[in-house]
Amino acid sequence: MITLPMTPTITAFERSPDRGRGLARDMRVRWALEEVGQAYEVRLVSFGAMKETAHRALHPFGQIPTYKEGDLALFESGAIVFHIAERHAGLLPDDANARARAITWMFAALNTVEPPILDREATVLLEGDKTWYKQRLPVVEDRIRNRLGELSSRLGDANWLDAEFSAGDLMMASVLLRLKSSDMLDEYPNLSAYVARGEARPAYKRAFDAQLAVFTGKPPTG
Ligand code: GTB
Repeated sequence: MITLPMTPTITAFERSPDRGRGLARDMRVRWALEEVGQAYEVRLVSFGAMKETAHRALHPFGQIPTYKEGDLALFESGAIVFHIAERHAGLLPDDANARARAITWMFAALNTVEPPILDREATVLLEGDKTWYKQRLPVVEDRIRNRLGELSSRLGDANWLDAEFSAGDLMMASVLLRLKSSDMLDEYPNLSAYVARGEARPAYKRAFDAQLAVFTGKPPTG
């Protein structure tokens, strides 16, 4: 394992709109850091501060999460998790082909599975009062079902997407967790079980408790 000379600092919402449900994207970065056993610090940012010049120097789009490690500043949760996975053992296999497949699953999570899920969130949050809402929602949800059905077929009765747990699974489970507030995941029992396996990992639990503690103001119990 390569130990980082400096403790990285990530950013997270000062007050997450999800009220500590672990849906904001700092959660996947925390989870990756916990999986590899890398200590980290968290700087909490308000919605206002996110749009200021100082934060935009770290994140051009004025969002969280960011990642700072010495001179290195990163944004985009996928890039951050990939960086962590590359610098430490535990999230990417040593075998070159297996490693390439794990990275492929990271991209699949972010580029193929997450977009229709985001589309549904935006539809529910922003278009509920529109005349077309009742027609649009099932269309958007069917797009998600297509992806879930395909993913479910590929996963079959395996524990993880490609033999061992990897950054690909971390990213895919993080993306699927966004569906928890709907009952769509329940339609695919192997995907529900897959997500539950991710949530049961000690590293996930530590990360979840840490982000929840920001909301409750109480230190993590674990
Ligand atoms: N592609 C970027 C990445 O993967 O890092 C997207 C980053 C992003 O969307 N960040 C969001 C943000 O900073 C927080 S995670 N938003 C503030 C802004 O854009 O002004 C998205 C998010 C927010 C809230 C919930 N929630 O309440 O459930 C879930 C997810």
